[in-house]
Amino acid sequence: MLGHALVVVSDAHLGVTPPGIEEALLAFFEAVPDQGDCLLVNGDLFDFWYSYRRVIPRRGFHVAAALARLARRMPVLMVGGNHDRWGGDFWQRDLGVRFDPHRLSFRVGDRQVAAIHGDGLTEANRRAALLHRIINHRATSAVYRTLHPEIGLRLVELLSPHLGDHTYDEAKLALAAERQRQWAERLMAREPDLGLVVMGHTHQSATMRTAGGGEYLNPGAWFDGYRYAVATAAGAELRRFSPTAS
Ligand SMILES: [Mn+2]
Repeated sequence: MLGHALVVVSDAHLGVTPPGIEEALLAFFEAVPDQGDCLLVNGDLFDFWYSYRRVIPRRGFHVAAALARLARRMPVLMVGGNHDRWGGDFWQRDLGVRFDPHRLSFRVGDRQVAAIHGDGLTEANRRAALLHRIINHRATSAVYRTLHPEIGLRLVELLSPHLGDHTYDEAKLALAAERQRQWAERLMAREPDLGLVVMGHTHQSATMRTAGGGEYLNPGAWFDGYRYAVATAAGAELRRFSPTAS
């Protein structure tokens, strides 16, 4: 068991969001021990992250250092998103952060928790599904690794605006959130010992209790008003961080 109060944050997309988003996140990481006793970063912390064998992307330095500091005080877990799945062994070996590119399973209080970012599960269009397959293919990562990091990271900066799942269409966003909630419900039906399924990716904050007593949680996107959530035995609570008040 990790603890009793799981703090969840997701989808900060650092690197393409304004610098204030990262500054607020650093302040939030300092405040996490007042909010709970374990932290889950549920994917797309960075708009792009790639763990090279000998090079650390400079843009992520401050956030990585803050997570390493926090991981000495409490369990810190991280799930890869479609933007930062290539974590390798960096998070675990160098920072003491438990990382999985796809899914983590753990216990908080008396509940079994599954943490999954949520890309590639319910994408409505074929282009997004195809992109998901290409980006996650082992060959893509192997070829990318051979590029010099200055070139590789610049290439992603240039391509990223064209690869993203950026939509501002309210109806599409609501549909994506609904599809994800239904997917989580099916997962809980398949794995009845699950008490909580935490997801991200849609950037739509939501909590829901199932008939079977399980709970689904999406904290929403950090970049969208510093959203996060705290999950305890009493249930998950959606919150927003005030950097100035801390
Ligand atoms: Mn995502």
